[in-house]
Amino acid sequence: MPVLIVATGNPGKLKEMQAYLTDGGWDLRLKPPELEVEETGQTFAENAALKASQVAQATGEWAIADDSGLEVETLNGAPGLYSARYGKTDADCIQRLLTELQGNPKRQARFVCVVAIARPDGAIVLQAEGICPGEILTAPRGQGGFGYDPIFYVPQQQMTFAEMPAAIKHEISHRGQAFAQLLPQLPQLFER
Ligand code: ITT
Repeated sequence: MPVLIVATGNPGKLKEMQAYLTDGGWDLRLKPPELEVEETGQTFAENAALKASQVAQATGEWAIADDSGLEVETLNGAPGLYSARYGKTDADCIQRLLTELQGNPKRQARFVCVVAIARPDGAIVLQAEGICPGEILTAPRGQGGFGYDPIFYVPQQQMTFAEMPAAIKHEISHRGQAFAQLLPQLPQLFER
């Protein structure tokens, strides 16, 4: 069974990635915690590729990475690529964003996710992007998920990501859409 390393250090993301990758016919392993990749790319795609490629080369195994973030329209796409670095903790990030948007009625936003898979030699063999539109609330709601989930409201579901059952977020989120494109292509990859 081929080994696939999940190249993330974010526990919330790891849990979601593992849920997409169970029962796939590969031996799913965690990234060694000391192995950290500097995110120097200018796009989600570049950073996802960097993470997958470097972890694959360092471990000599297949690797899968996710680069994602929240883009707020009225902030010209911020925090975007810097979503993880917007504050020290998830609560700090949420507070900073709420402060930036205080009194602003324009709340449109979207989550973006790019997932990349690298071969053991580091070559990127698959990449997929998912986007989930929503709105930023004025106060957090819900206990589930991670990151910005408590302030990201999805009008179609009338819930924040943090209020949704995990199975619904799994289905409709930016990550869910990227994995929906990627998963059907995985078995062929390992046959090569
Ligand atoms: P790795 O690079 O180790 O995977 P990271 O947290 O640094 O972990 P990113 O650079 O891709 O990952 O940053 C993504 C950030 O965007 C993440 O830390 C969250 O703050 C936010 N984010 C992404 N997907 C999210 C989701 O489904 N729900 C809430 N916040 C999310």
